[in-house]
Amino acid sequence: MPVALHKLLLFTFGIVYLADGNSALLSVRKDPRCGWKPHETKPWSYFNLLTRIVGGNQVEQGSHPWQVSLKRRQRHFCGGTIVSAQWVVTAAHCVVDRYILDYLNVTAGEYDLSLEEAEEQTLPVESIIKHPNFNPGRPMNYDIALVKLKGSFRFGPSVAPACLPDPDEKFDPGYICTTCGWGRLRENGNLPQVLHEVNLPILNYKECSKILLTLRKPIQGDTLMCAGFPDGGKDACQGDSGGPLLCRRKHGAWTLAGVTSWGMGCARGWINNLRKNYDQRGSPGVFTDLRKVLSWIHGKINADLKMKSSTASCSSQDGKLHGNEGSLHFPESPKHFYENNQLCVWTLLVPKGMHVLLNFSHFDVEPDTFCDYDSLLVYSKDDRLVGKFCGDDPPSPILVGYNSVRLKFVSDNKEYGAGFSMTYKAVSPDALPDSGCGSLAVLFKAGVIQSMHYPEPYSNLAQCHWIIHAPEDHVILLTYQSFETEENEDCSYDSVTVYEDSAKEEEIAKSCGFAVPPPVLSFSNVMLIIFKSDETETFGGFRATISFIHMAGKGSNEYKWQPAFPQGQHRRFSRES
Ligand code: 4AZ
Repeated sequence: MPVALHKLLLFTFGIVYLADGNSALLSVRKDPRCGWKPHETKPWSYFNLLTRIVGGNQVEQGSHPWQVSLKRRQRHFCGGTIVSAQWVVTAAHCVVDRYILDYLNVTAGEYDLSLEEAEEQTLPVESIIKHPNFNPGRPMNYDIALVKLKGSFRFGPSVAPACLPDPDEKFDPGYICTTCGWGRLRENGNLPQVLHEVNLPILNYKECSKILLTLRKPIQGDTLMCAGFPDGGKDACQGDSGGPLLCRRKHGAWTLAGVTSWGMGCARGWINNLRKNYDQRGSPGVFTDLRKVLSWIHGKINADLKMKSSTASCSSQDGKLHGNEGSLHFPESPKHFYENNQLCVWTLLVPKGMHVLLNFSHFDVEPDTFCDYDSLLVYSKDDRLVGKFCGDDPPSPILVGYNSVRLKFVSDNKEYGAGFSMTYKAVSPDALPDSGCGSLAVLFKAGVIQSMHYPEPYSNLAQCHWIIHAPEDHVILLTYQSFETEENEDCSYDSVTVYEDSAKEEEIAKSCGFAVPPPVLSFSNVMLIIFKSDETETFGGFRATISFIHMAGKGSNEYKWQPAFPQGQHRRFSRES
């Protein structure tokens, strides 16, 4: 697929969207007060190493003013780190429960969980942003989330933010950093009342990935970092998750280098892992490497600052847009952010008989696999849904084979984005039959489709998509007129694939090679056709006609399907004589 590896092309209910975890790097205003403990003015020294979670020690009150306790009602369950008066960084796995906002409280200035300290402040939560690439299966990539508080913490001697790393700031392997929390004091051991900390050296990435491989958790270009001693003895443990791994930068400020994520047991050594039963093996502490998610954090916190100045809102009323071309920006400026609980509708109307081409230049709508939270929905003829979009990347252009398109934008009561900008223009209905190659073509009429440049050789790395909608009570017949594509046993190089539905769930036929494939018939009035080519060898491609066949009610025996093609690659259609 001609997109970077971290981008995922998804089709969902007639949807094409690209999900991309990285937002633009914007700088959150730097807080010069970050990273300082109340009585600490000296720069980092080896003396700090003598202080000795599991194998650590109880801290002095106020010595980690950035540490918070995430509480389910009154009970501590995870740690977190203050990075600004309104924002706390924690682990995504701590906040996966969709109903967590109903009970989550965040306490800062906490030291002894059984007492109420003088500076202790507990706030409810306004919203939680989990990293969209978070994968809960170990090795648990992108285990990071931002918690926005309802209200702000008042900073003082026992409540203060940690620094975020600078974009070019690196803590090298061997550097001794500190993790802290109210987690167990040994594996399956007791939970302490007071905050503990332990110093751990950062491991190099190769070493980290080798150790995790002994646990059958391969990592590759991931967001993980490891810290610990090969013989074990010191570690974070259950209940420390979400809390910080802090490294002291050159000039002394404590900087959030990682977020506590997981480990195999607690404080177990790992040097003889391969000689041990799987259950007995150990691992270093595994943390989410802040450097890898820094741009996402800055993007989200900045987005929030910008949103405060946003005036964008809309009702469900239809904003009608007429003419041969135009543009639509929602909200009005890409510097603003849409609000929660929006329902907006626009109808784009081009002159009768013309088709509409939509081109998105900017797109930022809360990502979700099924776009279930916020989304832009595109409807056309007979109010048929032709696409549902969300994510961080603009959808590819969409050519709608009708003269009107209705756009509906919905947002839920959580998270938000910068919306979208698009242009639309009227295009002639004799749009080229290869229109599916420069855009997603959504067609409502019978006609012809073909690969790009047909009958000249098609391009390498082609991705052409046509979604065909027939009127109700009709099925769609795809009849190839000519066919010339790279031959391969399982058609994994170049191919034309026909799907039953626009979600790509049911494949009806996949063809490649030089023989004209048999016609393909849809089950319903929708058909998705995808032509793709790999990076080598190109041929003349294909040309096919699309026709609609009326199904004369249920039980009709006007048409019959033959059984599936022996290799399961083609379903033939024949007319009973
Ligand atoms: C946890 O479940 C957890 N030994 C955190 C860290 C480690 C293990 C478990 C690392 O919160």
